[in-house]
Amino acid sequence: MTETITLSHHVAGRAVAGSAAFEQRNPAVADDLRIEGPEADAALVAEAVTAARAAVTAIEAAGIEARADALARIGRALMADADRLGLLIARETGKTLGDSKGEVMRAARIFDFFAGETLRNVGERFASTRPGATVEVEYAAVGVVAAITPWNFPIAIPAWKIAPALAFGNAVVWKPSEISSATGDALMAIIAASGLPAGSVNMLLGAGGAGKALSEADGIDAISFTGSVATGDRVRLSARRNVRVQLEMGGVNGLIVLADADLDNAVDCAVNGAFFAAGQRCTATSRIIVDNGIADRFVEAVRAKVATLKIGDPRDPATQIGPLAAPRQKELIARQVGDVEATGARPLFGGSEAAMEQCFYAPTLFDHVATSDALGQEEIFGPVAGIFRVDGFDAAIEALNGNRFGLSAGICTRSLLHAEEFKRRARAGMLMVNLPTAGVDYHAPFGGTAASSLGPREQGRAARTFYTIMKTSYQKPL
Ligand code: UN1
Repeated sequence: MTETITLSHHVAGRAVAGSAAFEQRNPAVADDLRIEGPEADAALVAEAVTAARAAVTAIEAAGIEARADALARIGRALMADADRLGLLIARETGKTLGDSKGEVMRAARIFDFFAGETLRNVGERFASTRPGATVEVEYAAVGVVAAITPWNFPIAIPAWKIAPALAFGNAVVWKPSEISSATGDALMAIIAASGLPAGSVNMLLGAGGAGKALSEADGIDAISFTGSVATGDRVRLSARRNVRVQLEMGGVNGLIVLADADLDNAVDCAVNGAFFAAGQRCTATSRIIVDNGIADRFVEAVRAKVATLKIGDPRDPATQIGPLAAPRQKELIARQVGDVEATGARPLFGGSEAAMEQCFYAPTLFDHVATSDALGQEEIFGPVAGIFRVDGFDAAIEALNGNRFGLSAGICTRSLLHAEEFKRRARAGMLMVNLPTAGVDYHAPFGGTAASSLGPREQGRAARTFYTIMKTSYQKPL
């Protein structure tokens, strides 16, 4: 029996229904779950922006303690509900149950972290060059913030935008991906029960059209977006209207494996980074750059490890790799892999044979890939990676920096010198030594460089930069 969930927008604390415009099904299991929801248009976006604008005033009036309490309450509710929400994420997006629950707990900790930050919005005061006068710097709310979030971290990414936005006194108009709207709705229910003023967070549903209407709306002070390069390039245009823009987009992240690496750990890093979450992380490893001194042994060990991975229903706790999130993602990956094979490249495993039932796509690894190949340049948001064979550290760094992105990069080595040199020379915002390129902490800054990101960092204390206006006041007592 298929369960059907019909979703509504949430504006000013009220549910706003509309005719069904999109559908998402459990990507792993036929006849389990069907989710449908409406698409926001420009008029509804305007209503949500008006509600958010009113909420900014109410949030300020309620004070920082009420805000800190509300964020802490959201954190506790998420933690208490991790099993139920984790199962919903697994059924809606195909993320494995362990990862899904872990993500809910991560979202809980993010709200908890920013509950504290609400009370730690510390400014500065110094003496002025003008005798008797002082200079103060404070961090004030920006106002109405739009958040546009993807399906691959359907609760953690919304949390790391919504929590700091609220902590620093902003109100939010949020559009989750249509692939993960039921998870969005569950988060909204928890936010609605937190005691924040109505309209502090408004959720608009829909696909690209709703996102476009939101990013083009009047009255928005800032937009934080995580998603594809193509959509990010459209959201970027809002900066022309002096809207503050923060973009987190793709990466073709490289992991270097030097000849002195611990082989087992390097294999674990590569397999985790390339194939876990079915490769659907913007920090996933797409390029495995291996020194020829270890390449043959390494490739064999990766093949052996991947053969042991359990691909299956994400609800089964033993499953390590679930499906892609939706049929369109599977079609896209199959097409991209077909294009790679059309150039004559042959996979070590996977490839065009990898498309399985439902939205499953098996891990795929190409060997002897060059930086100029498509696999060296373009992101494939699925369980697909290439082996780039190089001679020595310098060649590895050159390959690593050989594309336009710069989100995450890793190295496996026992050499302190090479680890230090890697951190200095790698062009990426996130640097991993003997760890996978994906998987980050919630209390440390997150973001990339070059074509991967625009604007200040997300997460941790660094998040304040985007969500506040720095105000510098001079005063002279008379
Ligand atoms: C992680 O690697 O733990 O969409 C986080 C993404 C990133 C988040 C990655 N914005 O995959």
